Amino acid sequence: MVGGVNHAIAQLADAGFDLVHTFDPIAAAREPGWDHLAGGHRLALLIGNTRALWPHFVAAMKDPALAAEPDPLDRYTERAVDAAFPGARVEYAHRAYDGRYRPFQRLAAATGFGVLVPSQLVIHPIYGPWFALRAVILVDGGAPVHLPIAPPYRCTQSCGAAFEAARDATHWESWLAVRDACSQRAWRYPEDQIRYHYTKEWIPPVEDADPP
Ligand code: B12
Repeated sequence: MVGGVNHAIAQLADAGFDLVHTFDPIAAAREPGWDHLAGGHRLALLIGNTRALWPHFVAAMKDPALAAEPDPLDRYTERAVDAAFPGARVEYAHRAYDGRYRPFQRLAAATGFGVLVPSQLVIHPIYGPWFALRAVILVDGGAPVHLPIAPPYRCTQSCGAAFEAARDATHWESWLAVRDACSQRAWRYPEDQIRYHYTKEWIPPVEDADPP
């Protein structure tokens, strides 16, 4: 079974979902909004991505049917998870359940993936704020242990001011400024990925010209 899970994780990584954080769903059920995880599996995977997703998604968008979807990235995510973990119990960050989103950020903080800071973003010790949380998948296996982590040592919490400034702003660039307020920028998304995530505007990339 472990081999099966590892193979499925590798398949997800091949689709651009390069972050996998294991956690104990029964322990996580103590968090508000996650109590329904109690009493079942002992192992769950929090799936996410860094900028590694972007080239895979750009390639997938050559499919006109996907490009015509109202939320292509959400559909791409669901197809990749279904293909890697057929029949598994899955919850998605982009879906509302009984009218409410699952509080993925609180789950990420409680299970030691990252720390929630005043900008209302989770900061990962390596990727900073430059990742996305996509899904929780329940699988067979034993419970891992992670403790919540401390804020990264360079964190000044000054992003709170950028967050307050963005709340009443109408330009998406104000929300980008919230993320850019974090000093951990090494994994910043490329500009076209940023534009897509903040505006949902899809600008097909210019193909390389054929060599002469
Ligand atoms: C709805 C939503 C939004 C709404 C916010 C509505 C609101 N007031 O909560 C809007 C459309 C404005 C939004 C904007 C953005 N979002 Co958003 N959003 C979500 C979503 C789908 C649900 C949040 C939610 O309701 N959770 C349920 C409640 C019950 O949880 P909660 O813990 O009580 O509340 C949390 C959030 O609501 C947030 N929050 C609380 N108050 C406020 C107020 C404002 C104005 C905002 C923006 C957020 C916010 O912080 C809380 C602590 O965790 C999550 C995915 C998920 N399922 O978690 C992504 C999510 C939180 N968003 C994310 C991101 C990246 C963004 C953006 C930066 C742009 C983007 N889409 O790329 C912007 C700007 C946010 C920022 N702080 O800079 C990421 C955060 C990743 C991270 N590093 O933490 C998530 C996890 C999605 C993902 N795929 O990874 N978002």
